[in-house]
Amino acid sequence: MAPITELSRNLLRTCPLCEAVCGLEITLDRDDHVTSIRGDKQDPFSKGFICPKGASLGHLDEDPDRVTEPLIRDRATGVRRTATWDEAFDYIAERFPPIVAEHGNQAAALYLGNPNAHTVAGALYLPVLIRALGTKNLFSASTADQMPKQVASGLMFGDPLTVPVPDLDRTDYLLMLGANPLESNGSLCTAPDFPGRLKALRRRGGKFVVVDPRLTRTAKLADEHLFVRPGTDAYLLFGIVHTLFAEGLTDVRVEVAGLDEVREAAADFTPDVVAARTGVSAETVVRIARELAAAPTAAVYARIGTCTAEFGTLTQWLVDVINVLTGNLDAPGGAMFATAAAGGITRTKPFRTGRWASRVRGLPESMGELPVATLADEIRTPGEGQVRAMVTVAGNPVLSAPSGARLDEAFAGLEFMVSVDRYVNETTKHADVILPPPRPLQSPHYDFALLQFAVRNYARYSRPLVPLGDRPSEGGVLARLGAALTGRPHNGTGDQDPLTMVDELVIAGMLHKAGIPERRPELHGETSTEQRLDLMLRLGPYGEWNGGTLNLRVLLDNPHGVDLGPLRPRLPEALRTASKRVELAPAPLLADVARLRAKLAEEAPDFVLIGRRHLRSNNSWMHNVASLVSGTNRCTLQIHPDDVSRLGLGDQAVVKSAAGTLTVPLEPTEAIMPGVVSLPHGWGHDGSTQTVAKANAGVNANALTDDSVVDVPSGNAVFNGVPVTLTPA
Ligand SMILES: Nc1nc2c(c(=O)[nH]1)N[C@H]1C(S)=C(S)[C@@H](COP(=O)(O)OP(=O)(O)OC[C@H]3O[C@@H](n4cnc5c(=O)[nH]c(N)nc54)[C@H](O)[C@@H]3O)O[C@H]1N2
Ligand SMILES: Nc1nc2c(c(=O)[nH]1)N[C@H]1C(S)=C(S)[C@@H](COP(=O)(O)OP(=O)(O)OC[C@H]3O[C@@H](n4cnc5c(=O)[nH]c(N)nc54)[C@H](O)[C@@H]3O)O[C@H]1N2
Ligand code: SF4
Ligand SMILES: [Mo]
Repeated sequence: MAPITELSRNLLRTCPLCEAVCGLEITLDRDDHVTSIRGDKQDPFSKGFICPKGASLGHLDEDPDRVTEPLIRDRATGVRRTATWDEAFDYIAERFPPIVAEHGNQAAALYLGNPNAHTVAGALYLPVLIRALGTKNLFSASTADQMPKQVASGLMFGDPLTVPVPDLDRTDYLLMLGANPLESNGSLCTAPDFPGRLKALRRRGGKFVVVDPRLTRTAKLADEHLFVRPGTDAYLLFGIVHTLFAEGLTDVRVEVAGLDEVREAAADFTPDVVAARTGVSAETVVRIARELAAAPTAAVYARIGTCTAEFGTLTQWLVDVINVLTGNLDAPGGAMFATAAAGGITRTKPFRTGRWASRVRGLPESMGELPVATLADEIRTPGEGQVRAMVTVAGNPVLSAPSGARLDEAFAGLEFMVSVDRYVNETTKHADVILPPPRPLQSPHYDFALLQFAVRNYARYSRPLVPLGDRPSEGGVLARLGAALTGRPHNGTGDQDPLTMVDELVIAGMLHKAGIPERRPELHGETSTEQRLDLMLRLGPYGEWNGGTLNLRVLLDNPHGVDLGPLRPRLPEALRTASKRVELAPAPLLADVARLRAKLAEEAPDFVLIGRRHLRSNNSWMHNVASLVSGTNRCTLQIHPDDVSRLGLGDQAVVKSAAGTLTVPLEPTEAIMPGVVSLPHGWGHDGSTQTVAKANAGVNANALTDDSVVDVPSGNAVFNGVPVTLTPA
């Protein structure tokens, strides 16, 4: 612990940078600048764990290149000037509503980026903004990420937020595919100190197996690593399902529908058939199936490497089919559902996809969203319903969506664009108006989204550590933006402040739904945002109005966080399927098996591209912190040395795909399979005003990924297994 003097003070908050939700202890000087950051040892969940990104939150917090005031860009000259908040919202209110008035609601599109999953503003104020705009052109990073898992879970369990996570701290056997938590710190599996939890698994005598085309740091920690051909995990998992049935190893312990259909679907995916495609031998497939069945408890977990692939949804489905068949779904040590303190399931009707389709390509809606892989089409294709105006919130799709260059051009042709973002970057450079969020330390923090996927039930709330001054909170920005975009009063104060109005409306709606009579009860909290959280906690599964004790006061009194115990079984209560059983063989997924089968007959490409992550990076937006980008260049193409010599490559290579061409520096390594190359995404900083990032620009991996290819059931982008050719530079 740092010495505390009267010139500094130590404060607590949750790290907002990745899904691990670590508790931080932050020292601020008298002028509210961060002087040091440590892990919070008293946080019952993260217990003092911290990574290099969390430790550099202070640099992000006050990055000298960040946007601090609204920016308006002159369309004629391209020059940006600062503006007051009133001026910026007036500017939007004059230009955006007329476009919608003339061309209809569909002329407006929204793109929501990843940090929205980490902010209070994203959780509480985006839903209102989305509803206000009334457009079907809603896009987000979800369809460049986890939509396959949500579609599979939605179809199997009835709700796309009912996603099982491996019970990391109790399992005896973990089979992990396409995830690298030693770099990413975990995803759709909220687990601070994921590495420590994996080591503990091995220490207690458990087994840990990693399936990845690369020998990653996570794979090195495992008992066993299996190289797999990119994009073929669904075959591998089908081989395991086939074996479980063939050898009579199934032990189903939850109520299911569709068991026979799954057995039938798996019949022709014999270990020999799948071995030829995946590169994992038939004996290994059989052995892994037997080990999963024999382990006292076991969990299969698969993440981004398998989601952003051609058969993403089938793979995610088969993960939980195996969890069910081995008796491990909803059982301690298996794959379980968290019980979050706030923001749990509200759905009453079973989930389905395709309630509407995208205009140009007819791609199905999932969770109210259309695939980001077709955003450029919707902007560029003329006709009724063409997107002419765009709002982005916390996203950089030019670097993060497939065929990024097409989106770059598409954004340039918009009639109007607004971005809520802390930087001028490759996407927001196109915006007419940029509205900055406050410093992270000026924002409250509660993990509405990530605690739904935690490996232990837990809650923690952090108040803003630094006062806002006279600028709006990010929630306030979104509430005022929603008003300005839809031609409602946006400069009100007091009762007429759009933020207060939104909150009071939501609070009234929640009270009504909960059957709480007319008079609005007193709620804890200094702001209407805090009062909404208080109400959610009170009505939640541990809430004081629901037989428990939890409310905001309890969280304020426990600033290190509150442990709510190990995961506990939630079936059948958590199910929202029509049958009130786990649907093992949903029709849309069985239908997609035909596509998987057809692919078996096709020849595999010589070279395929995959992605990767590095501990000191985070998608596209942490490359402006010198301490995180120093050292060797990380935007390199990993390639097996045998491939380098076979193709006669030098230090660089020209990589060509159906979508584009890049020249990239090579990083020969035996840690990657022959025939596979890996390039990280989030680089290619050309349009940015971030000085450090520009000096370490790298290339945009998504110049190579192809937006015309998607995972069919979810419409998700395909980043892994992209066919490429390589030639000397
Ligand atoms: N090839 C390839 N492409 C990929 C992936 C891959 O593995 N390979 N991964 C995909 C995945 S998993 C994801 S999640 C997406 C991410 O896709 P995006 O979310 O589009 O991209 P990010 O780089 O995360 O951009 C985040 C933006 O939010 C801004 N920001 C940061 N904090 C805040 C805040 O508090 N408020 C606001 N308003 N803005 C903020 C940053 O400045 C940045 O502009 O990329 C996807 N793209
Ligand atoms: N340091 C850091 N942390 C992050 C992020 C970051 O950019 N940097 N991003 C955050 C975000 S938005 C997300 S979604 C999470 C993602 O978290 P993870 O899912 O853990 O993501 P990665 O670290 O990219 O690991 C994916 C692994 O999949 C492998 N892979 C690629 N293709 C295939 C395939 O076809 N099959 C199999 N079996 N494996 C394959 C890759 O080699 C890679 O090792 O990380 C989050 N945390
Ligand atoms: S692991 Fe994630 S949450 Fe924890 S300190 Fe690092 S970036 Fe923050
Ligand atoms: Mo992500």
